[in-house]
Amino acid sequence: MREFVFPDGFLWGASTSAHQVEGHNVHSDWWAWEQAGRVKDRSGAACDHYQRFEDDFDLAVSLGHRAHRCSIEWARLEPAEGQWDDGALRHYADVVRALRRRRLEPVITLHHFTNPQWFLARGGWTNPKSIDWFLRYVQRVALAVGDSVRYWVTINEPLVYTRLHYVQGLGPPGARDFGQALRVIEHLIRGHAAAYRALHAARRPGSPRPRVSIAHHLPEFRPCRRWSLRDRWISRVTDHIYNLAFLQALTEGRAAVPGVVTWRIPEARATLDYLGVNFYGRQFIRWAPDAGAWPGSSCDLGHHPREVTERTSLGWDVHPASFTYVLCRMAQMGLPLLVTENGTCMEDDEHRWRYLLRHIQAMARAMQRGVEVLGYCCWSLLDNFEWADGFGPRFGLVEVDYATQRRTVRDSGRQYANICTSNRIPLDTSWNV
Ligand code: IFM
Repeated sequence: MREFVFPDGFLWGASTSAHQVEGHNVHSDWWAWEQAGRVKDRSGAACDHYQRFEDDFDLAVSLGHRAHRCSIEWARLEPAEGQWDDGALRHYADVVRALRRRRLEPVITLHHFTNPQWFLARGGWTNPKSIDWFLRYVQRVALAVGDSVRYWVTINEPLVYTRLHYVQGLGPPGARDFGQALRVIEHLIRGHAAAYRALHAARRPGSPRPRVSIAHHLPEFRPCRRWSLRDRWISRVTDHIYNLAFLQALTEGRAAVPGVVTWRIPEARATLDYLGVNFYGRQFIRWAPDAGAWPGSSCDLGHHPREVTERTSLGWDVHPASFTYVLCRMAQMGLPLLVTENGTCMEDDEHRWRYLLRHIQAMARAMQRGVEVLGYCCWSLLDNFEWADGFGPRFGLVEVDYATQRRTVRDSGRQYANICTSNRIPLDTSWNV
């Protein structure tokens, strides 16, 4: 049997984000959005992970994990402007200590879709002051846990955040305004750069150099109708805005979407120490000038009976070869990659395992071609609150019964544990291990 052996110290693990698992995140803009009835479910107690994190980390260890990605909730630390909750800061220091005690390498996200309510009331990321506000928060975190954290993610999926909250209006503030979206992108770039410098500046002598990145959602974009020049053009433009421009700004300090916008942000130059890759599948794009503020829109996958052979229960395309492609493409930036998210909410757990195995094989193929990947964090350790889709989709290696908070390890979680502990994977097309 052909197999691939991963490098020693490869960071196998899983990811979560604060609002999706912790529960009662009452000072965040998403909490207010839910209370206003803007989504079908309210996050409520979610997985009660704020209280149960020690047990959940024990579960991760029992599944062979060596790393864990989670986020710190700004709205808990600064519930009102300029007022800091030391208890919440101590809580996250405990979280990081709990990870270290269990030899789980912490990968800490500073912004994962949620903001304090006061921040949004002051214009959120459309306000140029957002950069200073974010920086103040990051400096506090760096002081509290900086010595114990090596891997940082400043901002999770900046372009998904912008699209959902400022183009599609599916999260707070519910805007549908391309102009605002472009301002948000610029401020997220500047916010990342400020956080990057703060995290490096906070390093004390003797502690390891921090490695700082964003977690970038990187679909492979394809034209809906291959014969249509307009579809091909808009799919290239979307790829540029969505996948490349932000990265261009963080590497070269300048980014241009020809005919749309140019950002010149010299302080953002060279502010990535690695690249966090979130991968789920392909997205098909068609020319649709009437689709609203975003130039072009995601096409209904139903238009692709021939190209799309598999979908998740959310209707997302499943195409592991695109993962190899994306990793090889991103490796050309010359930075090591860390898979910060990959996973699925297939209702049938056997399909979840099939998805995970084929994607890990796809990652191994990229590594065989010389791509440096530091680790793989599956989305997600636990079933959790999937934003506008509520508690329906279940992404967990571990099932959560929300009524009792009982955790049950799925078979896919155990199969994934075999890979984590053996540090190798069969490369045969058969998906059973
Ligand atoms: O749940 C989300 C996460 O918050 C960001 N990346 C994609 C996941 C699945 O949709």
